[in-house]
Amino acid sequence: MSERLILLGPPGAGKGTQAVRLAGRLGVPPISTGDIFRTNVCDGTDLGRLAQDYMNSGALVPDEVTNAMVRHRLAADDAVGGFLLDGYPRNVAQAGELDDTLNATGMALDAVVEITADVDEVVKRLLHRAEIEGRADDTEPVIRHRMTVYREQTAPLTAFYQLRGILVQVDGMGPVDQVTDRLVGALAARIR
Ligand code: B4P
Repeated sequence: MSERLILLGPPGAGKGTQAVRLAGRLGVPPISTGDIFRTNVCDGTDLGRLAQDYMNSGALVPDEVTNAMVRHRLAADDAVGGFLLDGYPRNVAQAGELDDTLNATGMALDAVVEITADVDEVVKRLLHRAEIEGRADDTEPVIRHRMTVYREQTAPLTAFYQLRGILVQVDGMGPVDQVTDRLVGALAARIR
């Protein structure tokens, strides 16, 4: 099965949820830029202080900061045999930077999986998560802003990777287990 993967999808489509499950099945580390930022916010690091305001407003953290962080993470030993990137790249500039990083080490992406979901459903999921986890960026106005950022900056990556013939689209609606099965099936079919 493919081993160097990206998970794309709007906020709330299930990227973080599915990344952990899929990476476990594939035996590669899930690398979530959102989680790395949140850990840094929690630990009060310089990176966390820098990222916090952007995240709380639903904006993207500046590319130079995010790119350097991912470059560093991909250089770790556990990512040599493969990885599942969750939430990166999020715009065309980040995708170009990822290409440069992978080219420099002779690596290439195997597949880019886009999880699709209805806007109303993702807003519902995120508002539900807000009740449980109280994430500062899960209020309705910030969720709507994150959707706009996704539409304007991240959605163009679908065509970007489709042109390369490595895009796989998977329906993210329905129960979590069902979506996992669809993802595993879609990836298995790709390398058959
Ligand atoms: P992320 O952490 O990536 O947040 P997200 O897009 O909301 O997705 P997440 O993975 O958390 O949620 P999921 O859909 O799994 O980013 C947060 C912020 O970090 C960004 O706004 C930005 O500021 C910054 N950032 C991150 N990456 C960046 C980058 N590359 N460049 C710049 N800035 C960056 O799940 C949502 C909810 O739905 C969960 O509660 C889950 O339990 C539920 N759910 C999932 N699947 C479900 C299903 N099938 N049915 C019902 N509920 C489901």
